[in-house]
Amino acid sequence: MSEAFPNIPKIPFEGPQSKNPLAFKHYDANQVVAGKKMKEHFRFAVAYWHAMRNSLADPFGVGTAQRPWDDGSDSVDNAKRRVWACFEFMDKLGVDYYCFHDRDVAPEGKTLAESHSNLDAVADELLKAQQATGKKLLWGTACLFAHPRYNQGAATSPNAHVFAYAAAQVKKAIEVTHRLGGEGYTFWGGREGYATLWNTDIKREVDHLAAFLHMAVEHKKKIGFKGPFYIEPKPREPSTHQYDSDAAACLNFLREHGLMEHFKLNLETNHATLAGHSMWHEMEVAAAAGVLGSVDANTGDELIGWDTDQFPTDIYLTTKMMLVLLRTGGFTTGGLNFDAKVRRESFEPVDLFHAHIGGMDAFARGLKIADAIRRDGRWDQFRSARYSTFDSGIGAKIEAGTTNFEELEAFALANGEPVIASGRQEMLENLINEFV
Ligand code: XUL
Ligand code: CO
Repeated sequence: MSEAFPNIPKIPFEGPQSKNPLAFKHYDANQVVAGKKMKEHFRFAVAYWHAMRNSLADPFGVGTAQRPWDDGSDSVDNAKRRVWACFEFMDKLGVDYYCFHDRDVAPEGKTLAESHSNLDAVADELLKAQQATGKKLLWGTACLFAHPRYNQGAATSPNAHVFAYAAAQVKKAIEVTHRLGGEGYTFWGGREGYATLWNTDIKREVDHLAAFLHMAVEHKKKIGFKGPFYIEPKPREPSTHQYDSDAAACLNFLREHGLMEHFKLNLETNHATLAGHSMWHEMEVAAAAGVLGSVDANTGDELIGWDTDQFPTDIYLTTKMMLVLLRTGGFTTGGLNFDAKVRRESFEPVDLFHAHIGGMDAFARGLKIADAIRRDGRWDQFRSARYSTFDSGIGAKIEAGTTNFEELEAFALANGEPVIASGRQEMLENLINEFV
């Protein structure tokens, strides 16, 4: 196959002074920051569905994307050509990982058996491309939301036949992910929720979802797939309400149904803001529960109320994200997957490069800033000092669980009004601005 991006060289690191739009200003893959190479901190991934399959259509207009390597057909041959375009893209960009849905990489057939065999054929090609380039699969997933059969859900469909069909699709997608050496597998339930409560039995639907995931865990063990399962929270869109609405809702669901040990979370920035949270909040909630698994790195428009999946360029955002990742030791199997699309106006192939370069540079800056904040130490010290009354005396007893209401009442009666310290929000914001 001829090159998909013939006029674009491998993207070099040229440093902050460079004016070259096709160069990294901050992302230097092998530069060591906080004890690890940048590429090991981030484990960047290209999202196949956006980079290779998004036509850039929106609810008001058809697609605009120019993708000369793609003949627009649903043939397996076209799907195989796309594989090589994607791997050339990753190679020129210097990204080591990709993520896919089954139906992004291979066309849905007329029957399930045909869909399975299409997927197998393209998986052979993916394996060849992985072997030729050393690129790896961060995670795979199944598209359980595009086909009309899933219009009322997949694992939460009111129809048991649809549930079975979805199970068959997920079974196959896990097997293919395993064959490709995928490091994880994601469940995003776009239609696992409801459009209206007039027709919905929440209890039955959520129980069905749990049963589905238990069977997935059982199958993963059966085939020896060792990577983690991730749940990706999102509050709505396309459904009115999605059961995995945010990190806390996922944690509650996983605990209630005995699934906690088998799942981590794959958090996405735009989903966090749609849920009325910051990504920082979602990451802290997941980290506190020990399930911060992977990240779909994007951002949303503050003024548009839907999932715009834009590339992350906000240095404050990436700084906060990297602060959490540095504190928790960073990714093991997960990484930063650019679940983001170029704008409809940015229709040329080179725009895919600009977008990813910008995201990678934004995270590189975030990492360097977060590392500087941590090395400076004032921020960390302030946060720990704020809780110092729990380090000894009655506070230490509270944390150790060795006191009770009687003793606390006696303490309060004997010690008068508590003397509390200022929260110093503005001082801390100023402190962070010394580094950004
Ligand atoms: C949709 C979304 C998905 C998941 C994978 O909003 O984020 O692409 O990441 O199914
Ligand atoms: Co996502």
